[in-house]
Amino acid sequence: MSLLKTIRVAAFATAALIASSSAYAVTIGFSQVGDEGDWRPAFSKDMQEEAKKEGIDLKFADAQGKEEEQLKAVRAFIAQKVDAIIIAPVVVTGWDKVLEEAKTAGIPVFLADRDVDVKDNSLFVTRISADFNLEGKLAGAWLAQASKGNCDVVELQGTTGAAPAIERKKGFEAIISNFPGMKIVKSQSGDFTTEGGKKVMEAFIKATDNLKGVCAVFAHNDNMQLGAIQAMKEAGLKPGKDFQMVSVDYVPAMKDALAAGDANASVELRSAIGKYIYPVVLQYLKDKKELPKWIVIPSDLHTAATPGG
Ligand code: GYE
Repeated sequence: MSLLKTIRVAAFATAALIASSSAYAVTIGFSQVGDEGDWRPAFSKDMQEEAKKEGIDLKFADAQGKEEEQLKAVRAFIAQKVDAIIIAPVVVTGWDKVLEEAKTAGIPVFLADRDVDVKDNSLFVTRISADFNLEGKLAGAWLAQASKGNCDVVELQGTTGAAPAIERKKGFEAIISNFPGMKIVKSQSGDFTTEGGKKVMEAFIKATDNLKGVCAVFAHNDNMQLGAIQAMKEAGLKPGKDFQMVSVDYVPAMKDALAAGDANASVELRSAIGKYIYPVVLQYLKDKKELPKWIVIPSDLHTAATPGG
């Protein structure tokens, strides 16, 4: 290679290097719950696509539903000296220590979607998520109206200890407690999965002589409800017709179930929330201005007659 050519190649390589190292102004570590259900992968995809649009170098870690994995991922992000960490926590407990480590390292932490239960709220900057308690209330209010305040409900709970399972239950109960004719007669965790929902519903069907006296199924997410619908159909029951079926997420498969009349209502949980989350993180990295501890993303309820989303 001639000297000139060598210089040209070297100059080109350097320019490429500079371009690639300056392509990302910000590096963010995102610790995601896993890929249970249909909502979660849609949320992950959105976070990755929006990061690209914003020019963020996103380090994505899937915890496969295990909190230990999340703690490891967050510690790895701290060691890599990322600019910020976003966590969608599997469960609310067990966060104090690792968040203190992030604070000591000077790395701001943001919560997306699920919540944590920590002694000191200054351990995270803010949480950007829907109001799970309100979602439970919307489901309860819809059912109170649909059943005219008379309804024995079976409940499929989300992952034990997860914020949406705790809050959706509380919100739902707060509403139905106003109606003497409404009560939860059976309640168990289906872990937010279709298989979990199906298994729990099979057990409920056995234990209640084919859901005798039951008027509705409240599931903390659509995937469990879709599993319950399968189990009910296999037992010769008619979900959506003889039983009011209400759940949360409003994923595409639930839209189909609503249109087919197998389900009756679902509270929409938006999955395209990267566009709410990243601007907050990027602005904070610029000005370090204190933020409210919770930035709420709106929720609404849909039926076959009132689709949307
Ligand atoms: O409803 C469920 C998912 O954390 C609010 O997690 C989220 C829930 C969502 O598994 O489908």
